[in-house]
Amino acid sequence: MTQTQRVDAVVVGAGFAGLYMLHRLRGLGLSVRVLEAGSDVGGTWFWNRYPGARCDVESLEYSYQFDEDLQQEWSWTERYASQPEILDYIRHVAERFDLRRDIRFDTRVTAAHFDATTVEWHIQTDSSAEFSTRWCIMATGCLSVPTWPALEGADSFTGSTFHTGRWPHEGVDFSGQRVGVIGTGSSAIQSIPIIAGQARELYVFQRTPNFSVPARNEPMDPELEARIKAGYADFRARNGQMQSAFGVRHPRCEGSALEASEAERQRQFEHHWQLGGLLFLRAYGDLLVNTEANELAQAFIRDKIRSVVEDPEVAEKLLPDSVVGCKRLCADSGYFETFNQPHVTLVDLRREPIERITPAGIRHAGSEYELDSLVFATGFDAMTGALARIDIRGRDGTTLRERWEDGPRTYLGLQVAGFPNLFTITGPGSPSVLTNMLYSIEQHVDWIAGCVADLSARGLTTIEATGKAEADWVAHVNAMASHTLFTHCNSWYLGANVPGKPRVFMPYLGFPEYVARCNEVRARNYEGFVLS
Ligand code: NA7
Repeated sequence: MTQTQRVDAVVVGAGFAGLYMLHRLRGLGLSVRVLEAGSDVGGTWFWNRYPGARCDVESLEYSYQFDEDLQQEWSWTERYASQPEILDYIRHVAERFDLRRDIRFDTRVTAAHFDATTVEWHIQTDSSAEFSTRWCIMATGCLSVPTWPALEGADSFTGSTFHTGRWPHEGVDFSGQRVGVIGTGSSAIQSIPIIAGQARELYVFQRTPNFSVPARNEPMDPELEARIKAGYADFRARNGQMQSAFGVRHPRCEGSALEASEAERQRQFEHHWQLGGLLFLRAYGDLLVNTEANELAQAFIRDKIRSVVEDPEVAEKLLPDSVVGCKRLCADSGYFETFNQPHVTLVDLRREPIERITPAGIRHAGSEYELDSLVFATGFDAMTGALARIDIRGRDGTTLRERWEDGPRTYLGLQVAGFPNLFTITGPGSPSVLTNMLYSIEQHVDWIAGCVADLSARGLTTIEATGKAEADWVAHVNAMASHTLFTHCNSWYLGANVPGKPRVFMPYLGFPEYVARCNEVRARNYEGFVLS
């Protein structure tokens, strides 16, 4: 029997965003229910348990800053935290702030309908539980809906099939197996060296070669940790200001790659190559805005790949020929070296795509690859996927899916016109995936909590973005992207990895400017929103 519970706020998702939102709303004295499809907290870090899963932002930065005691008491063991350690941290936070009692697990939200008469959202789930609420906050994550390519015969494979974004919790042992991996994005690049360490034969099916820089992960340096913790709040504040593209400890060098001499440039690239991972892109200020500068960085990485991969033919196939950083740069631990192992085969799909999946494996270009296991490392319906899968209906009954038919439209990535009191944490149109997610999440949650508190204090019940503010913001997001090279490849930032998805650059470029804008909007009595 269906029971409808009334709460002040429903938060969808119990990852980093949902947990902090719950904590803040509770602090305002609201009754809150968090609805989570998984069986525990963690979001992205609950689902992505593939071997080698690791964050590409340093652990001392990829953590909450809202509580000084929390950030002081937690110790990370490595420079870049592994998925199990991040999940432990999230569980620790859930315990420490006693969050689980307001979370309903194994509950997927299927619909959220706004009722203009009662000024409430009606939330339906895949269980018998239904909720009515004033505030509906989507903390559904940017990379939470895995994509499975439509390959002929996909269901016919008789071996085991996995997706990196939905990895079995008990783990997988590929020992002695013939394994195929489809995809060469971050998930593949992290997992391939480890799968290769177990498998008898490994076949990597590569459609687009990717740029990857060694992560240079290492055990946590206790001196560095102590130094940062001695002034953690200042460190975080400085970092927030530095986030022009990614939130990292090392500031971007502002000079142009084109102005340096060849020798200087090599030194600078090499220095950033040694820093590792995403930090490579901090070598020069113009790498993501100037094609020629970018080409110099591309050439540097291609030479590195050639120097690692022993078979020149394999090396050539692994050389990316696109804009570096346009797709998210990968950070690896021994990825290119893996192709020097005799049992690892690179299958190049550039000329011919996979013909079909067969009961025994994969057929490609007239060859049949017999496999025991097939790993899809094929990515996500990013940024809009999770929202589009919920039947969200606003003031006039229009669905969010319809509103976003030509691409997502939001005001500040926080709200959609026609959907009052519905907030999207790190929604499209906000900096989100181009920053340290934790900074963006905390900034959004704080803004939303502040907004709810302001409205309650003034006896107001609704906030709704105006169509004009939304249109102006969408134009501004596009204008920011158009000055960069981010639109020059088929990335998930653009929705280009999902057939039929409109090609729109979804994240907002410029974190400090964005934060200033959000603060200004609040200071100007929620400019661009209608309050009632
Ligand atoms: P990505 O980065 O979207 O990578 C997906 C990979 O799967 C990519 O190499 C795709 O090739 C490949 N792919 C997708 N469909 C196919 C088909 N049909 N045939 C062959 N290859 C295919 O996802 P990840 O999970 O690796 O990483 C996502 C983010 O998570 C990452 O950016 C980090 O922020 C963390 P394509 O390039 O489209 O040709």
